[in-house]
Amino acid sequence: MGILNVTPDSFSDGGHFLSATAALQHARTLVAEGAAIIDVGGESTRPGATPVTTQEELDRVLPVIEAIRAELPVIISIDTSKPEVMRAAVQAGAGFINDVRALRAEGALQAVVDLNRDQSVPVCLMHMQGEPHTMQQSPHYDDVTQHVSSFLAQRIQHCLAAGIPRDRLVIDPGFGFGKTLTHNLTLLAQLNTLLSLQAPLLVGLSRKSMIGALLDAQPAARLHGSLALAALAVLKGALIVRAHDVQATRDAVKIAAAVRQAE
Ligand code: 9MG
Repeated sequence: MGILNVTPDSFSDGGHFLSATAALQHARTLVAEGAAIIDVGGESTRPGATPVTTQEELDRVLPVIEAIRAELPVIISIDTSKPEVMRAAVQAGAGFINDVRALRAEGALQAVVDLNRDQSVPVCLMHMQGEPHTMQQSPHYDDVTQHVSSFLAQRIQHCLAAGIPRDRLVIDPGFGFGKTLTHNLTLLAQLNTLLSLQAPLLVGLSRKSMIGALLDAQPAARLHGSLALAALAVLKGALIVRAHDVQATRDAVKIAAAVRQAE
């Protein structure tokens, strides 16, 4: 899953992909490098990020989704928690919903139920403690893996009870979302325990602050750390890897997947 941020405050792309033309060009690169999914996001979820209005988010993502849809044979994911954005993005051509709030926003669960009535629109349910602007202030868990696992199990149950078929659900522990370095490392070391939830596992580790903390590296210098984490996550059972550097990540996860298959 290649990352396409269409936000002016994105920590990793410096806000370069704000025009639909520039975004489309970056999408072409991601697809040429081997992305099967492109995750289009119009609101930054990095720690401390300022929320945007629904209209602003729509204005950022819709032209990009339409342009990608018209040209590239790739699954378009919409990275949003807002039901209005989910509905409009799917109408414009998105085929996957990536929700860092796991459909907890008002109306989001119903939107995904409705969107899955006549078509298949899988949704990624991610764990996050708190909200982006405060989540890194003092994250606390008694047992982080147990907490994340039971949160995701509950969200799966809510989705099933609302009528979303099980095969539309993808789960994600939410690395860096209300978690310390120790929480992130523990979650990664125990990632395979989430496989018992019987949903495909998505991970986002690319250029995250845990790499900065371990290597004392700025986002632009976190490629090698990102590749190491992506490979480890695949070895522990991750099926989808959300990444900025698609070509390098694909190579790394291909190797890890081959080792996992040999296990
Ligand atoms: C939008 N976004 C930023 N980081 C992410 C992560 O780790 N997982 C998912 N699903 N989305 C993310």
